[in-house]
Amino acid sequence: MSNKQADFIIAANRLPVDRIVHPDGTQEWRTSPGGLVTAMESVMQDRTGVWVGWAGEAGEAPEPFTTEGGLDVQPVSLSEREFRDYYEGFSNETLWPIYHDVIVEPTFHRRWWASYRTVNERFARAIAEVAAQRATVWIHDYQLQLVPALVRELRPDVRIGFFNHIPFPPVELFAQLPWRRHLLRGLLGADFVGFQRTTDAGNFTRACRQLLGTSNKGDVVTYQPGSEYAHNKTATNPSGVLADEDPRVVRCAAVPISVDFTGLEALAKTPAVKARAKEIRTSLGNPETVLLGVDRLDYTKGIRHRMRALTELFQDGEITTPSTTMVQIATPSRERVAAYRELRTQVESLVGRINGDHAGLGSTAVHYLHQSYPREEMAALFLAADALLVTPLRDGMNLVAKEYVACRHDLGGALVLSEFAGAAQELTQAYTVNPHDIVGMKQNILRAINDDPQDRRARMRSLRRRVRAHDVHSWAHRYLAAWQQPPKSLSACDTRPWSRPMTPSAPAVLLTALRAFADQPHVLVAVDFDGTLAPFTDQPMDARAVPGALEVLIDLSALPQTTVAVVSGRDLASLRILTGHPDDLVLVGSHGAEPSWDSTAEGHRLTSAEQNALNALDNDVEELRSQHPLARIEEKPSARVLHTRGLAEALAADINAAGMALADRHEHFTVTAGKDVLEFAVANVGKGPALLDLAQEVNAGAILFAGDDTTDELAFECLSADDVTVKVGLGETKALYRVGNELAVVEMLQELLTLRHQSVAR
Ligand code: ADQ
Repeated sequence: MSNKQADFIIAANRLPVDRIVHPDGTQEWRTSPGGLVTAMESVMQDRTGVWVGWAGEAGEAPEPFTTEGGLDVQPVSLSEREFRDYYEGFSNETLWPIYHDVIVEPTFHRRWWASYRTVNERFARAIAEVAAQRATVWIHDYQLQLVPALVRELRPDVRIGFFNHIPFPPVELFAQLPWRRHLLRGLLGADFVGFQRTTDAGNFTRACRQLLGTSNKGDVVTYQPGSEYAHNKTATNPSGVLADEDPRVVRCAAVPISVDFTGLEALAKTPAVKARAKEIRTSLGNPETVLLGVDRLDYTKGIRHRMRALTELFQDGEITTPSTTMVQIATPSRERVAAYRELRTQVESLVGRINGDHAGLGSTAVHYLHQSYPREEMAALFLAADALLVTPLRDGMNLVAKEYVACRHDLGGALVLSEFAGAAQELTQAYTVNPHDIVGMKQNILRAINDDPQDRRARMRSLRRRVRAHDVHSWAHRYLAAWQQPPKSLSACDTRPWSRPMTPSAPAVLLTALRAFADQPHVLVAVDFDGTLAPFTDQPMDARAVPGALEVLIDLSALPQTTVAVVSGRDLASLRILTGHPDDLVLVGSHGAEPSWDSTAEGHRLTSAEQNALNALDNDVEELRSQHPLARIEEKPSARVLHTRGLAEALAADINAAGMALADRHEHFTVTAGKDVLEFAVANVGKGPALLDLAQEVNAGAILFAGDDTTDELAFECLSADDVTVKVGLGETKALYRVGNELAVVEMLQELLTLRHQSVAR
């Protein structure tokens, strides 16, 4: 094949082929039958596909060719130096440790980074050359994170997906990378970014928000190119002016990878593999129990921890040779990288010590094999093992665990699986272990060996059901389907011009309003608490303001002529506790009935008519509650709240209807239905009147108020068009502006803090 245009492109660091040179000097490219190839075969039916990648040999790349299996490949060259800097260096000594919890210390070199960029650019050019108009481009793994944005630049017509095979780290670790923003911007060139676990997707979207100032909602990240300069005013953009480019909308989701269940099961059922499994056990001396470990020799795989547990099991006499033996296959990996060389020495010395202490003549405790094997041999090993020990300290997925399950058509064997492998989220019937907890690991290895055979079979049956239903074909199809879905969280109201989510890269309209507000001589900044500063929780007193929320309010209140208030439906006492009794903030509880700023007002002073009305209301509300035992009444100084959480939907609807009807009988009250609550409040009390009172008290000429619920809507109505009213979250609103969630409120307040600072300094 020569530069044929394809409508489906796969790009991965490595081509799935190996050059085989025969004794007569002829050569062929043999496809390595990995899971990814199988998955791609199943999605490439009816499409013209090309695989772009490195052929595995440094130097000039071979010409594009078609393998004997019919796979079209487009090789990309890597020089010896690039292999060292881009692959061994940046990919495996910088990114790999950062993405795996910094189990070993990462190394940073600018030369490696430069090489990573150069190679990513080369991949992008190769993809752009072979992609047909509007082709689908699927880019794989951490070695190619810049490629999505680079391809988009060259070929805006193509659709780009990215899948990260390894974990995506928490932002606290990711942020160590000096090139962190470049990497995120690279990935955000894709339309869809897939991860192994939801935690990985969450880590990525959080990193985007914190480091690029993206606006995140549900599984969608909206990125305004250039916006991070406004967030972090830098030397290159000291003014912090927002770039005026179209935002990129990128979906991120977990689509856990799997194995070719049917293919592996069929392989393990072949007479040759079954016979080989028997032969393996015989050659091991027909022990009662064969334990197995199969890993790339990588420090993330927890081989040392596993060997420690094994050592202790032998020492404790819980297992003995020759009745128990362990086979550890450790595939050679990254052998020129120092950490991998050290690991090999350590593992081999541990194995040597176990054998020295516990093996006998003709009975080995640990058989250690530092080699690669064909698929048939792997399947036979899986069939021969009574338990597979998969104990990584961190692993994106771990296919070995799923391959083992797929091969055990006999329902024999048991899987011991680290909770830090992505696979643990799906394979919940495994014997789950924390590899750092040697005692727990020992107990679980023993359970896996000694549990009742019926229980072990039941576990294996359930594991197999899971992997069969979620095999590699379904993974590829689910990935493509997820990619094609419209963004979940962009509802109709989000597309209204004023309702776009607010972030540091604020829609110009809200930013303009914040600027005008910040320039007022004296301002009142007020926010609701639940749903605005703090996410809802099952137990009301478990609610906590999101990080940075209280801090930014306190910082704002330290500025001259700036009053800051938290205005909530909660009573003042609990509001004090939840906000940490800050002296600098004004707290207004019970929907305005308990203002902390008015020391003379122990709550709203009710008139005698209001007090009588409240007494009469009490009887009716109690009557209503008594019909619904799960309902609960909360008494506030000038209100009664009927809580309906826990009631069936239909019952709660009944109570709401009856409660609303009560409003007609009690003219002094307004009734408001909120989330699982029905509140009867004295008519002239509310967040709106409280805000106006407070503004008058402190002489504020403008009010900013942000809130999320029905009682906040009443406040929005009370404020004027010159005030800044901000609805938090989705739903109909009278507010003029909208932000996405509690974190976006904090970002908005931080923007306001900067603007107000500038304004008072002038
Ligand atoms: P790896 O870290 O390489 O993959 P893993 O998922 O276990 O880890 O895959 C290893 C593969 O190599 C398996 O298919 C296994 O059978 C094979 N293998 C191991 N030892 C072998 C040997 N001696 N001979 C022959 N084959 C051998 C990365 C991530 C993982 C993620 C995968 C796929 O680190 O977390 O599961 O990608 O997304």
